[in-house]
Amino acid sequence: MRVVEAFRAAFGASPEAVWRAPGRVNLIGEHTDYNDGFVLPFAVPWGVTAAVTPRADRTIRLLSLQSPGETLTLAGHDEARGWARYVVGVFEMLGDRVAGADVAIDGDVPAGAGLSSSAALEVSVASALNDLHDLGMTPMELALLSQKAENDFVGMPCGIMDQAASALCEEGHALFLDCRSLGSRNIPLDLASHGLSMLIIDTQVHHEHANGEYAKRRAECESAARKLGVPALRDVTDLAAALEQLQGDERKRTMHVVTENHRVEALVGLLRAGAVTEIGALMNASHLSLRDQYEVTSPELDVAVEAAVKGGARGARMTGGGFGGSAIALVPVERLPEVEKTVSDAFAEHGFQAPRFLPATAAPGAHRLA
Ligand code: GAF
Repeated sequence: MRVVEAFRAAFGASPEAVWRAPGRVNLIGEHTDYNDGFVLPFAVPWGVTAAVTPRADRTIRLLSLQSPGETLTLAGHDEARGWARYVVGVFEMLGDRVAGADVAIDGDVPAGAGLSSSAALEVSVASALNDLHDLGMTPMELALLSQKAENDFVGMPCGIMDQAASALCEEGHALFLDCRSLGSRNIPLDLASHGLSMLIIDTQVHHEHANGEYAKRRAECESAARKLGVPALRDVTDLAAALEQLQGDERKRTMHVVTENHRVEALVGLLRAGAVTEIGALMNASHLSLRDQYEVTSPELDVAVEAAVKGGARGARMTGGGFGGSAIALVPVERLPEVEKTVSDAFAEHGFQAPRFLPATAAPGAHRLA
């Protein structure tokens, strides 16, 4: 493994443990996690591998194969910059339970595709430290700790979905997660036997304002919930009555979150009934709601979804936070070339940068490699 070779070259010995944690796509349930709602992500075959050996002192020595030639030696957590903050944030949240460590990182999540490389990085390091220090944390506890690192150390107010997917997913399954109770169930996702494939369409665009807009949506939802007198938008039971009490953007955000939660439950119902070919309509409805009510799509995502359906996809939607990143399309295998061509042609017509296509299969969550 090349991460082990890099570790040895930099630190002069083999790592004591090597852990791998994946990125994710979300099948449905977007911007519902921080509203205490439902999500249905699955892990992708790309992720982050962390080779780790604990140290007796509090120093963190850190290298990444994606930043060649640079080995960081951090005497204090405040010294971390850029990608290193996701790693050091995990140490910060573990506090006195760990000291320092030597860490080598190797990641193959396509950069900027919105497939949650940051959660993969946090969860790989957290899993390795949990293992090496015998902390006895469960996968969900590791996900929560990783989320806290991202919220409080990195400063991104994300929900629990990405870290939970990275820590808990199982191969061949999507993870149905209740983001309030944190109860979860692995739902079999058998696309191949239905002649279907889940195609990731990476728009290769990431808009700068994404983080600011994410925080704004979150604040709008919290404000709407306060006006409605409920703990979170998850608790809205009478949508019509709720919409009467709200105006403008808060009304639209509420409409999305409440209907999206229903769509997650409906899609899970279809999967459990073996009706995977029928889930496309819910994916399409989710995208329209994210476009028109939640306003987090981008021209590239809208064109990708529309062209994918035109080319023969049974359904398509943006996945993840939005404002660029990737869409997913449920495509009969024999229609894959046609869908890719239709999307590529539409991008060219609009003068967009060419998209990248990646086949998504449901991969395992965090696990030890060595
Ligand atoms: C990002 C966040 F990190 C998740 O927590 C989630 O809110 C998602 O956007 C939108 O569903 O990936």
